[in-house]
Amino acid sequence: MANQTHSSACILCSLNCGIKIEVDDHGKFVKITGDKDHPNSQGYICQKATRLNYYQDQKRLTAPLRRRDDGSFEEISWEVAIQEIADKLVHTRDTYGGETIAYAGGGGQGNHLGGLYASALRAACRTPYFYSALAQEKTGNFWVHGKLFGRQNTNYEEPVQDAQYVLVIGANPLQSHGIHKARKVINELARDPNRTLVVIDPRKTETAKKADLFLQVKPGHDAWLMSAILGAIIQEGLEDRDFIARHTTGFEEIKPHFLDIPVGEYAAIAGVSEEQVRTVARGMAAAETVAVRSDLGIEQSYNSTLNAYLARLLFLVTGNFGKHGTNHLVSYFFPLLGHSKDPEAGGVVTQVTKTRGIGKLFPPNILPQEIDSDHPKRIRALVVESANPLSSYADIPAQEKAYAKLDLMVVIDVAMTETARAAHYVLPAASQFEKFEAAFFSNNSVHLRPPVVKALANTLSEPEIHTRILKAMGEISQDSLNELATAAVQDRQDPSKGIFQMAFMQAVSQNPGWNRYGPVLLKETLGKALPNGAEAAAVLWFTAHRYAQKYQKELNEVGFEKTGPALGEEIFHKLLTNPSGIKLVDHAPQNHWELIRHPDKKVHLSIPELLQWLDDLPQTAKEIALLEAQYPYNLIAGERRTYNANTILRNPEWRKVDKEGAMKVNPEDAAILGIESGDTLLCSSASGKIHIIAKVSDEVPAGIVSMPHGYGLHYDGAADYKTVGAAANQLTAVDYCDPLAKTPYHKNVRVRLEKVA
Ligand SMILES: Nc1nc2c(c(=O)[nH]1)N[C@H]1C(S)=C(S)[C@@H](COP(=O)(O)OP(=O)(O)OC[C@H]3O[C@@H](n4cnc5c(=O)[nH]c(N)nc54)[C@H](O)[C@@H]3O)O[C@H]1N2
Ligand SMILES: Nc1nc2c(c(=O)[nH]1)N[C@H]1C(S)=C(S)[C@@H](COP(=O)(O)OP(=O)(O)OC[C@H]3O[C@@H](n4cnc5c(=O)[nH]c(N)nc54)[C@H](O)[C@@H]3O)O[C@H]1N2
Ligand code: SF4
Ligand SMILES: [Mo]
Repeated sequence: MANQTHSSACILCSLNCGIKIEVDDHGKFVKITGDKDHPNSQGYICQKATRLNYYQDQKRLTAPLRRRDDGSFEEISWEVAIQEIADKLVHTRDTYGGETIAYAGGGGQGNHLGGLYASALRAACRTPYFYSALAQEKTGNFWVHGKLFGRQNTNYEEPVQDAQYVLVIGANPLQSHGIHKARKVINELARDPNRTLVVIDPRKTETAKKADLFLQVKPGHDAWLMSAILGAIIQEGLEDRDFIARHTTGFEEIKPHFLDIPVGEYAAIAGVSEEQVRTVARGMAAAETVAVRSDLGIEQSYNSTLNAYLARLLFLVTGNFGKHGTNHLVSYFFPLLGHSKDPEAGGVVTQVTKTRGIGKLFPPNILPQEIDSDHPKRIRALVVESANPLSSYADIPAQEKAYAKLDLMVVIDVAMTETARAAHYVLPAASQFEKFEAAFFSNNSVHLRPPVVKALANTLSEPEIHTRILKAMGEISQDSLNELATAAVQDRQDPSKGIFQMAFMQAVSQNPGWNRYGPVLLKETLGKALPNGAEAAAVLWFTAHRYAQKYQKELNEVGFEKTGPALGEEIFHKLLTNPSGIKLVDHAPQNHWELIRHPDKKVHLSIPELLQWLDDLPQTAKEIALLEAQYPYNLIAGERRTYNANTILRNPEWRKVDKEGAMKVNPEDAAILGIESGDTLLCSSASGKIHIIAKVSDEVPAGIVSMPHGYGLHYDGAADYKTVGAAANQLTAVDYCDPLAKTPYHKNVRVRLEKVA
């Protein structure tokens, strides 16, 4: 038979570029190229996607596993695994309370469909505790958005491609992407004499090399730098008064704090010249449009939440918000998060450390303390799905010690990960190319991907796993679903009649508690009536209707024809029949202001907690200086490179270069340490040690070293057992994190280095 080509998406970063996969008779991936029909990537991919065959062909989990007392694993049947897990969850919930159960993960870069079904599992466990990788990077941003825009789940686009003046702060799009077609967009920007690219980074990155202006900030000192720029803007009267008057409140409250900033002194603390600071302030004020793109460089470093605020004030006070070519708010087909009230307003906090949720998510950094405690409400049971905490969460030793105390730990993964090895039960998932999947990171499109190859024998999709656990917990009986299932079959013969919608609403109102289990109910009824085994897509039927209700006007503007419930069906039908994804509403800029959730539709500039934090920066500078004196090197622990992709690809052979994940060391430091490229270094922090290969490079300044994350993974490949490179999180510490959002300081890990003979 000839090879077949299927549409799908890359699962290695949040952009989820559309791909075409050529598959041979044996289900092997022969060739991967960009999919021109994908609404956002339009054929673009990077080098990583072409190696996805190493994901699909990896050594897989092939049976549910149960850990024996001696630590080894035995294979068990799905029936036994599901029933034992369900019984233990029920026991934990009914004996100690649902709040002693936690869930971590819920979708990596490309698989979010299962995460929707996991919400039903959390509901069945009666737990609000959802630990997420997003709460180790973005939650400071979300909290700030709650204050500025009214809800933590309002988010914006950074249209680098359309802006005249672009500020990239702590991001390296040429390597990590973060924006569509990043390489094309950055190269075009760099070549255009009428546009300006400013990069703020301690490292002379691929992107920094293209910049018109490169501000080589001292690691962790962006708060001083950004407040100096804001100080210069406000002291020189460069703010956009008209914009501020029309669209914001609170400017008079924030102004005095910036009038007081000693611009030259703060620039010096940040390691840049006052002239550079003033050039950026004036450049932003003079530009027609400014876009600010920021990422981990300021999220995973000192003053993370304050940084989020300052980065937003930069575009807000210069009036660069809500216009074409400036940052602007967007809507999502499926919003990944919600809004958490602050603790003072009655928001949910964790049991042991009393940590707040942000966007309904809890931070991985506190997880060990929530488990490893004698508090009566400590976490006793943990379900991990699509995440690998024992490599990717801060402080592997602390996580390991804590997990050993759990009564129940379940891991759902495709491979035997570091975390799976610590679990009581390991459940084998079908891969992201073997089941219906979707990712909800994109704001103006949605992509439901059908399976490309048959599921590996004895694996299940997450929607099916969660459904089975729920049934085994006794939360839903098959019998109770029959009527709704019949309605679904009738409904699909002519969806315009709304038969299922009516039956579904009635069923939920008649069965108290069912509203918690929406995704599972839909899958088990409507899902069974969908063509081509698209069962798990049923949950998107609900989402499509909700989206249609909210954005009917905008959808009609971009070519959707129907109105009312028929519009929801139109979206759902398009989703099911377009394997390359569909375009939805681009929310810019005409209806941008409607997305502000404060009733006055204005941006509320003043956040008193963060203004206090800003005023305290001189004291913080002293504390950081003391820490630096103890550990001479700043390690950037988690650089995005050509061949790393979190911990998604375990087979080390996927890497064409940088096989060991070398640590970059400045030539001056190399001379002091007596090393050359290829030598081994012992790198130690206050919490751990690693051995790592050095690479001498002037990309990093003296005193700063940089390593990737996602290395040091165990791989039981076809050949012999290997671990290549070192895991960055052997060096990080749980309490080394932002005081408010608890996001880790991975960019500012303090270490010592020695040559290993
Ligand atoms: N020191 C340091 N640590 C970091 C970072 C850093 O820069 N420095 N970066 C952080 C960031 S930004 C992130 S986003 C996190 C990511 O960290 P995690 O949230 O742990 O995510 P991944 O590393 O992507 O792990 C994905 C897991 O999902 C599994 N998987 C793949 N496909 C499927 C599937 O279809 N179903 C299931 N059930 N499982 C599947 C993979 O085998 C893998 O074990 O890492 C963080 N950790
Ligand atoms: N190749 C590859 N691409 C990826 C991923 C991957 O694993 N590999 N992961 C994806 C994920 S999950 C994420 S979250 C994104 C992250 O994407 P990015 O945040 O763009 O990636 P990083 O390389 O972690 O960090 C960005 C930059 O911050 C700089 N930096 C370090 N310390 C500081 C500081 O104190 N101040 C400033 N201003 N900058 C600093 C670093 O030198 C680096 O250039 O990448 C995504 N893309
Ligand atoms: S940019 Fe991201 S999603 Fe696109 S091909 Fe590269 S890794 Fe995959
Ligand atoms: Mo991330």
